[in-house]
Amino acid sequence: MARNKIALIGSGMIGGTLAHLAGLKELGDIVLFDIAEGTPQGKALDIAQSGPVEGFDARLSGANDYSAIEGADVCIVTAGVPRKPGMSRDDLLGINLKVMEAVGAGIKQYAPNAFVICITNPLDAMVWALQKFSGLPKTHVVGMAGVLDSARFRHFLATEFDVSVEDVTAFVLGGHGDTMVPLVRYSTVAGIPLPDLVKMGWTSQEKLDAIVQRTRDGGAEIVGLLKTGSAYYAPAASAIEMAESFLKDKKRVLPAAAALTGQYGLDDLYVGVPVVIGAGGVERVVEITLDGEEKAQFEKSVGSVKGLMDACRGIAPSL
Ligand code: TXD
Repeated sequence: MARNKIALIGSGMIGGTLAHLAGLKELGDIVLFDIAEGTPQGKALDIAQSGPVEGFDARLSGANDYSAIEGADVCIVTAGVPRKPGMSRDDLLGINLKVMEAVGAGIKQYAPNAFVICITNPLDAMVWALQKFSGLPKTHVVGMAGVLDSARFRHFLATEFDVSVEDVTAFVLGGHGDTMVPLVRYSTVAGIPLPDLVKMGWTSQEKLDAIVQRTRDGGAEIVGLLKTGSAYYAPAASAIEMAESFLKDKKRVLPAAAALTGQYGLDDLYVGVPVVIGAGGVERVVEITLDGEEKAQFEKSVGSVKGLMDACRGIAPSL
């Protein structure tokens, strides 16, 4: 059986980390693409040279021409400009929308059968635009944010409870932004929901509220510390988990920015919801029942995603 082909569109901090992880996990051969000359080639060579030490077999190459992504099974898109301190995700919108137009055209021409995972911010609007620019089926264009936001939530919870991260599950819904909705009721330690853990005295409601807020601000906290860019280790690991679920038909249930076609009473919109990812791409959108407060928060988050979509339409009327 031939190896899978993974195309990484954007070879910056996340792109390079994606290539490294895809190599270590032997997910397939890897093509790094970027407009910056030398960057994808240099990273490909460097990571390929780690192969003999780590013991993985993967062909790695770098390119500045879209023809190199031809026939890719998975495309992971990080092309664009990252956030600088003080800059909101929305400030990025104008620049990155133009990038999505070029990336969409490249994927349409050379990898129309790929499963596409978009990471570029502002995420929910960029993945929506990328699906339209590329013309690929909605089942095959998805955005990565929920796995990362949930991972941040899980990390903070595991630290608070002093238990393994493996036993903490968490659910984050909504857009990838300050309005994201960490669902406390559906987040657990070994199946015990967080509200029960508060009753059991494992933590206080105040501490839990602070963790929820820290999760919402998770990206900004790292931007503030790094000063020269945004997070990349955890974002890359999160996208790889999604790619692996597709390539191995694992049918993982993961939160992702998915195209809604009537679910949650919404249409023609990408927003973070639980989905099943398998060989058919997004095989199912899981529609959970939200209580009053959760619904209000989700609607607020959807409202901010819609605002970004309107801003995109203002720039690119074809959307
Ligand atoms: O949860 C999430 N979705 C995110 C999103 C978490 C963290 C960061 N998130 C966003 O990912 C971030 O706001 C950025 O929009 C992307 C990529 O972040 P990264 O840290 O990898 O940014 P870099 O290092 O600046 O890399 C971007 C690369 C860089 O090498 C540019 O030369 C390249 O993108 N670039 C392009 N490549 C191809 N085609 C075009 N047009 C292009 N323009 C820039």
